[in-house]
Amino acid sequence: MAAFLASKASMAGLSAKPVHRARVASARAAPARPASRRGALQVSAKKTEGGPIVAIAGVTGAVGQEFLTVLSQRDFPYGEMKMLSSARSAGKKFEWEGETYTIEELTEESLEGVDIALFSAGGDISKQYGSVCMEKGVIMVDNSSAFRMTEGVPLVIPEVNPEAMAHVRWGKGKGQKGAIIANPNCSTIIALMAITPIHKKATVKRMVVSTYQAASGAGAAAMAELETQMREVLEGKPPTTTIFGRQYAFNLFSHNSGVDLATGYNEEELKLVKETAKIWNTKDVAITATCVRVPTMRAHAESINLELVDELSEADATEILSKAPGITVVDDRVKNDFPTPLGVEHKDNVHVGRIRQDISQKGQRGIELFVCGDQIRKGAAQNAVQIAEALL
Ligand code: 2RA
Repeated sequence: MAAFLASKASMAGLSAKPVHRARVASARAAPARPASRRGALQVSAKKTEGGPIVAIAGVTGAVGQEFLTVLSQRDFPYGEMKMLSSARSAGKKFEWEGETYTIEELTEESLEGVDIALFSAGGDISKQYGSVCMEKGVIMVDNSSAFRMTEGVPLVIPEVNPEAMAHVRWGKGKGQKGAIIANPNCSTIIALMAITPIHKKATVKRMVVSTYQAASGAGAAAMAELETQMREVLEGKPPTTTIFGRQYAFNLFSHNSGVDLATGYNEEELKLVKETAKIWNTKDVAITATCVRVPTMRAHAESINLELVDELSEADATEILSKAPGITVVDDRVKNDFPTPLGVEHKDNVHVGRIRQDISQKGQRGIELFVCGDQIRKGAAQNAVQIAEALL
């Protein structure tokens, strides 16, 4: 069993340690969760009598594993935890928070009695189980793209638009209804974490985003293949090209999602455009994007150019960002030290730097940013867990 997680973790480029570690309550650092979110439960830690029954669908994947790490680290209060996966992994056992869990196959029955289900098992599985969750009174927090643009489904970044999910709360014994809340795409989350504070102050009129996306966005197998290819190429062997069908090590290429033949935009770029409009609840922002896969492991980088309605100096932009929740400003011109993918790995905050006035725009109506965020963490698992926290 330990072998299962160890091999899975190494495949995902993750340390199995955070998931396995036995934690001593008194030695724990203060949880990242603010007091207000502890709300009705009034507890300080994990397994909590009367807490919500939580299920993780897709627990063996890179994001599934990160759910467990983040739930542990944020002291998420839960009554019971169910580990769900495909039939292939059902029956496997592993340790989490001092208990041995047996992975169950995700079926309709497995969701019986569940209060909150964190899904990261792919869009088709989410589509299959969305209505099941609704019928069974489960609040599904879905990491796939299945329901992101569905009308009535909140698409939420808790620091950006928590109001979108204000009507959905976990209420055991109070007639809890099933609901779906969608986690935005990783590139959207990371971009909007940085842009929203500026948008609130000076209103973004147009944005141009260029992404540098890590292997993790394509899953644990892509991370493993990048590692394999690095070795193979250095050893002069032909690289294994199972995932992307091409050399990824020492290379980069246009994002691997489908390309719309009429416009030339790929799906990843269109997600950024459509999701931003939904999250900001506006049709007034012009957005264009170019999404690229680069050979980094688990953090995305994005270059963002903003055209603003109101003037904003780079000093004010820096000041706003340094006070924004979930943001760390990394911007040292003297040392040429700015955000890097490695610098945000396993970190909660999105790093923002290269904050500067766009010299091609008149007045102070243009701002340039360079942003990095851990794709598996804030780009996926952490954002979903923050949504779950807001349900309590
Ligand atoms: C990526 N869209 O390709 C994915 C992550 N959600 O990086």
